[in-house]
Amino acid sequence: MPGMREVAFVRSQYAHARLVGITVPPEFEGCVFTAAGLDDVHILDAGPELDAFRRAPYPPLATDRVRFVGQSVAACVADSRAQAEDIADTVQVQLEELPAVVDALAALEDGACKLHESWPDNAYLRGSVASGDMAAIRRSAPVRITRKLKMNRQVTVHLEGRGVLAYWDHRLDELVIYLSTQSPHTARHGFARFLGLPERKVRVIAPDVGGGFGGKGRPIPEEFVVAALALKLGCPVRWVEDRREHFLASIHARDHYYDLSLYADRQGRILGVEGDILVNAGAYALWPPGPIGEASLAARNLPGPYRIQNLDLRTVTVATNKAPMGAYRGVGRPGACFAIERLVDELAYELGMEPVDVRRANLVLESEMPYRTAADQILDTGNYGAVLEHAVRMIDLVQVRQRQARGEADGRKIGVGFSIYAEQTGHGTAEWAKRNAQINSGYDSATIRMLPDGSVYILAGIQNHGQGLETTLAQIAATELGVDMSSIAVRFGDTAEIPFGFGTFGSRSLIFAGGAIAKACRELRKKIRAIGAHLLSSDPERTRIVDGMVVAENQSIAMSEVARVAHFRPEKLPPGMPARLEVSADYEPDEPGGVFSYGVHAAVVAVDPWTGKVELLDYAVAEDCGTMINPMIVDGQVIGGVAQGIGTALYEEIPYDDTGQPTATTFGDYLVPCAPEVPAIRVMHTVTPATATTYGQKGVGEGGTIGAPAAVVNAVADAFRESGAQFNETPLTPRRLCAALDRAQFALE
Ligand code: MCN
Repeated sequence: MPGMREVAFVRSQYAHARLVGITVPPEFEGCVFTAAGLDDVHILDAGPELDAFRRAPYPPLATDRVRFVGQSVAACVADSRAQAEDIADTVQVQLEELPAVVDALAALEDGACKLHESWPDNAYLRGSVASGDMAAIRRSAPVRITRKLKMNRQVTVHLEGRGVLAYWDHRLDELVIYLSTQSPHTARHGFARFLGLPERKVRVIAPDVGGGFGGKGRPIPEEFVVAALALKLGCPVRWVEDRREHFLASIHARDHYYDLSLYADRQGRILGVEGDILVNAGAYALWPPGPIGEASLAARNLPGPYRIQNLDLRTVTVATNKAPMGAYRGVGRPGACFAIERLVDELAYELGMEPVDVRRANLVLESEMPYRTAADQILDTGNYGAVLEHAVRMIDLVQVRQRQARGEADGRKIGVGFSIYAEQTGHGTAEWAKRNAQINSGYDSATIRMLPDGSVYILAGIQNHGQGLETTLAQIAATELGVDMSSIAVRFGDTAEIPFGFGTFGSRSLIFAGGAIAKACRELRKKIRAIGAHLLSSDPERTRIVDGMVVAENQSIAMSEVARVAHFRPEKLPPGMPARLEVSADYEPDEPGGVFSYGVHAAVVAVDPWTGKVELLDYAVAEDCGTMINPMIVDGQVIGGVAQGIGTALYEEIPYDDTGQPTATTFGDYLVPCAPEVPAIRVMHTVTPATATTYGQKGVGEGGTIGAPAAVVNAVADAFRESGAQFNETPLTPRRLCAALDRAQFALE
């Protein structure tokens, strides 16, 4: 934009330090802003409305302390990013280093350095999920499997980094914020509160958003700072996150630790699960929900699709000197699925059973649904056994076992792994209320507007960031209105134009936005039929809409003509007939706790025991997301999710050293799976419609990521089943894999 200025941030090099002073060279005074210069802003209070939750407000720029490497300390403004970065290099930040704690277990020990002085220890929140009689199970169960499991820290790696551009529009007298966000309306609320502006003076525009994977669901301090600077400086201000900043200080995810015991009988029936779940949530709570969703979702989804009625899980969300935690595709559930599915396989090994048979023995049956789990989730509809059998056939288990028995000429070990998940999607009011959320995303809304030529605008409260919603939402409207898709335009993202909505996360869009669009279209249809019937001198009840025409027995009129009359020739309509062809609707599904899609992943690997290299030979997914609106997009969602899950299983990690330095801050160190690492993933679907949604659709956006880590690691474990080697940590890097073989004294031939 003309006159736009660019921002570069000065960031902390220490994981934990007292901020003693900031020195700016005299020539750059006025170009460098610190917390002291950002007056009149209100740090947002993040987290649930829960007294037990300890608050950790995230200052836009550090005040008296820094608590992770990469935390922003000052913002430098110049005509170009390069100049701003040069200025940032001249700023001297005086920091007095403090002891840092990076490990969640260590952070809970007595004497651990405290992140937030007013807290008694480093726990944001402790929780529990319990049901049944675990003491009795503990006493009587014939088999007990105890394991410690870890899913390490990742970033969201969307192709396009964050971006924010803010300016004051003097004509409209409002602050305009272009923001790469998944939730424009929530962001507007946050910016307005932060800046102390009425919401009508803040307009957020999310243009095309190049991926988010959950990471762009919450605004981060750098974005708030840019908005504050635009007000202060009176010119457009922009910051575009570079990849290193993404690794350092965008939201982080996963970082789960499980210490679990699974109890079973000798036939492989699971009797109960107990233990501890720790989530390492980093230094601050991001607005609005804070980091608590991870632990609670992990605990409540741990029983997955299994008939486990005794449960005793304790959770702790822990503060450490790492970057703050946000949401990443799957939230909590990839870790939970990894933990329970690894235990299921370890149980099978213990009992000398085929892992698939243990799953067969424990799945909730279709006839038992709706089924209330021990964690108080309602598995609504589904046939879990059916997808399991499909996956077994797709991967050809018999043939893989034969190949495994024959052995490989090159000495590599073959393994096959399965995982199964049930994924809560499209959750509404009840679920958010259960979490004491300060923003309860219980519904979404849409406006359908027919223009004078009969073409259609969908204004959706939802936000698209790569899931193909332009296509699927238009498909729904085209079907409901009986018009061609080419006559429909879908608009998202501009809070000045679109109706209120909560944005895209939690695989909710097709359920909520799809439902709202269907509802609005059905109302609009009624209006069109009424006008069409009048123009045809017929009864609305005897009209139909077919291929863009209103048809009454043997006569018809084009919808475009109906639209023209409705807009421009109201004298042709009877007095009082509503002519405005625009309808808004909001929608929440009948089951506000969410509907559960599900799937089975099956992976075949060849592992080189000398180098620890894992090659994925085959990968199959059998899944059910209810009615599919666009099977091609659903396949894309599953395959993309699996690719990310393979990343979790084998490659992606932000490791920190003992002093709290992150040791992967470029793609040189942070590996993501690329084409050679991802096999041709085969996907098949069964369709068991939900009863609580408009078309029987369930969400699908996250399932791929949830099932994959467990299936891949189970496949590796299967390859070395006889050795007793333990593979309980992701990513299973060659180093970790070889170390596990060494510990099990696996003999290399
Ligand atoms: N769909 C369908 N039939 C169904 C279910 C879904 O045709 N029964 C289609 C939908 O119309 C939509 C897509 O599949 O186009 C995903 O739908 P849904 O499950 O409703 O998920 P959301 O649209 O709410 O997307 C969010 C979800 C999440 S939570 C993350 S994170 C995520 C994801 O989806 N981030 C993504 N997929 C992503 N895909 C891309 N390319 N980029 C991201 O950042």
